Amino acid sequence: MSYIKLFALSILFFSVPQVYAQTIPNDLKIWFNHPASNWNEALPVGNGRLGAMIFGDVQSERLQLNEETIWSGKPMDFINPQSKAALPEVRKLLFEGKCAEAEKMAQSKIIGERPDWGSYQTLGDMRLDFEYGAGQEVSNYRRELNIETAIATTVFTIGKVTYTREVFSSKPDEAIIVRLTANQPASLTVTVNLSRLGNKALIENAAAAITMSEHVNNGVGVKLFARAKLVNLGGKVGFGKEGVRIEKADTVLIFFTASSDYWGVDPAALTQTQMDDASGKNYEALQKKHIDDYQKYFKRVDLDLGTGEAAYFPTDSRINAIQNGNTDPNLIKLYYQFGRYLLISSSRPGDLPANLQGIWSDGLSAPWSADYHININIQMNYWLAETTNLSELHEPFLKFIDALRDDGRKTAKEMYGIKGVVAHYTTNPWHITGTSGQARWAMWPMGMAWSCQHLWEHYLFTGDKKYLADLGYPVLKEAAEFCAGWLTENPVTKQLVSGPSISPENSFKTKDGKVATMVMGPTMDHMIIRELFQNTIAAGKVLGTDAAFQKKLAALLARLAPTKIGKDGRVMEWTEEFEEPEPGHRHISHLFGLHPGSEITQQKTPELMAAARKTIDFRLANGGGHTGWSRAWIINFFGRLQDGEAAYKNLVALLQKSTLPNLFDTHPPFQIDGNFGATAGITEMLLQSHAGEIQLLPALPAAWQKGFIHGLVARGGFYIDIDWEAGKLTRVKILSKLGNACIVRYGDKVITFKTEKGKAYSMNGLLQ
Ligand code: FUC
Repeated sequence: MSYIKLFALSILFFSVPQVYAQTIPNDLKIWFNHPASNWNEALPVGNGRLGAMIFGDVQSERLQLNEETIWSGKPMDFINPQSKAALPEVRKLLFEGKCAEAEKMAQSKIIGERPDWGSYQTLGDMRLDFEYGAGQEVSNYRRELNIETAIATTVFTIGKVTYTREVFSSKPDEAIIVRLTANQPASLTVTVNLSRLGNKALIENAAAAITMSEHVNNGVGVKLFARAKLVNLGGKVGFGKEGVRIEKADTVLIFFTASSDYWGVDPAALTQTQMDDASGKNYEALQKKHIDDYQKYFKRVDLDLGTGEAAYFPTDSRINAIQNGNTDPNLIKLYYQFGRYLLISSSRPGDLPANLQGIWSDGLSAPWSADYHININIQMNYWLAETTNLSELHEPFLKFIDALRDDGRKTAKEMYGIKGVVAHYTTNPWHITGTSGQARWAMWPMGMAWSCQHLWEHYLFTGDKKYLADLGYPVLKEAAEFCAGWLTENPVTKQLVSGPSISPENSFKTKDGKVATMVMGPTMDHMIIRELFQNTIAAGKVLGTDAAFQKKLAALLARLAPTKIGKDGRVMEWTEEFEEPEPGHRHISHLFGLHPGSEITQQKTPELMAAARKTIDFRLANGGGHTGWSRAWIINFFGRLQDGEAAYKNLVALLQKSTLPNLFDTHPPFQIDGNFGATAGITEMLLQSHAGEIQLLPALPAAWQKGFIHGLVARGGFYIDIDWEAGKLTRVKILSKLGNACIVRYGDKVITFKTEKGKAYSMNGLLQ
């Protein structure tokens, strides 16, 4: 490190400024001493569906608003009518090694015409324009998001008046609530208005109320309706075309409700009911209900990794310091819990799943439409759900997978002439399952099969047989039916392979030096299908149903092309060893079996474990991990490889290279999967349960000498507290919710015991 950097760090970390030194730093706050100069510095609140990014400007506050169903587009079909007939021809060309011809044919005869299938859109903006006495200085500015209460607060002083703004998005009251206060009476003069990009929304201002409505995208999309209501204590209210103006009030409350017709409801009527309910209540009662509701989820997990003086500094300075080589265990705790905060705030039962940006997105056309990319991204959003004790919040994704079935069944039949359900690399709230675009990323029919892993895992964590019978198994079965019909025999090896398909979104060089992507049998497809078949068999057995189908799947499994190790010792990504034009590619699909799958473990497959290590090292040596989500996946890989130092190094790299000032993950631009993936990765470092046993502290880095994590969940229904000191386990408590037998590993020590439902166990034998 250069002397300049060292000097800067020593100023930052060894002279704690007086203003902060008096207060004990709250380590669950993201905070700044300046307003947001752009969206990446604004602070997110959300109740699962209704969200806001808060900028905190003194003069003109902006709340950029979102509602999860504000999508342009509509359900649509883009199946290529030639697909079914072309399938055997494309396969034949690929088996003959004619990759370029096959790709060309697939592009014109299998892939559909790309329609405009819509995008997630901003709901609009709420502006609060304030009037203060002239010529007075602003001092003591601070804005923060308290992720322990899910409340954003902005405080500053002008002259002698201290102003406070509080904002939260309440699930129980289905409203965003803003409270403006000042410590002197009659100090609040503010004009509030709503607006929407495109200037097509109908906005009507009345006394203390604003409504906004639009049929988005010129009628191709949802109909939205939003309402704001202002309630003032003291002062007087007026309105005009600029909005609603409140003059010289003591306190102002703003209630905001919004909805669309996506779920078949009348949004004007619904938002009116929500408004009447919320605005009739007392602020303190609303806030308490919000905090209780939020903390019901949030408080289930507590992490401590130690603290340092960096905790006294604003979040953006701490990110800068990490970029300059400082260590900040407390920031990692904040980042970890922020991942849980974001899931609680963007994925509640009954909602749509969290999209590529959770629910927070500006503009009318988001990057990748903020869609549900099912070739890793949305799955990554939910990796943390079960392990970090947020199982109920997995539900929106599980129900969404189920809701894909109607379209997926039609696509399987019409595109490929196969029974069962299929989905390709992406989907959206219109439940598209066909594929269109460039074959090099679109020719991948495994999105449904991968998503099904979540259905089985939810059962493993909860033991909920009713859920398995009603929702999980029927989907697993139909996805397995598709894969059973999709697999085809390689004429040379006689093994079953998947194809035409790609290894998401990677390419290779053919023998004649051309860049190609399509093959018969990318490794990832087989890893996904193997787990899908195994999980479907296991689920059928739990439910005591479909024995003949289980037999059929078992027979197919025996013939499925196995995972192979190449001459250089790496896991092979394709059936042949090809030269790779982009050896540091962001997708590391052929390690699906290491994570999130469980084909590759130290106990079962030590050779593959060693090959996985080489695979990941090679990717990193060639510039891998350059998107936030890719880096987050790598943390999970190293967790599974039980290499705490490498996992930690990549976690630090994520904070250094792919984290925005407000702690949002960046692709770039902002993409939320890396936030969720990193929280999942840190969890994998501390607890694993995918290999048939619970492993404590499998990848603890030297940087975390002392700490604890309480409230994690392991497969089999175990709720676990772990404490450690000097890098060694000092306490463990396992609560058995389901009464399953338990195998616990710490290092080389393994304890096996029976458990009783509801009883807690402390395994002192592991500590000696
Ligand atoms: C995948 C990735 C891209 C991006 C997109 C949303 O296809 O390859 O990097 O994250 O999803």
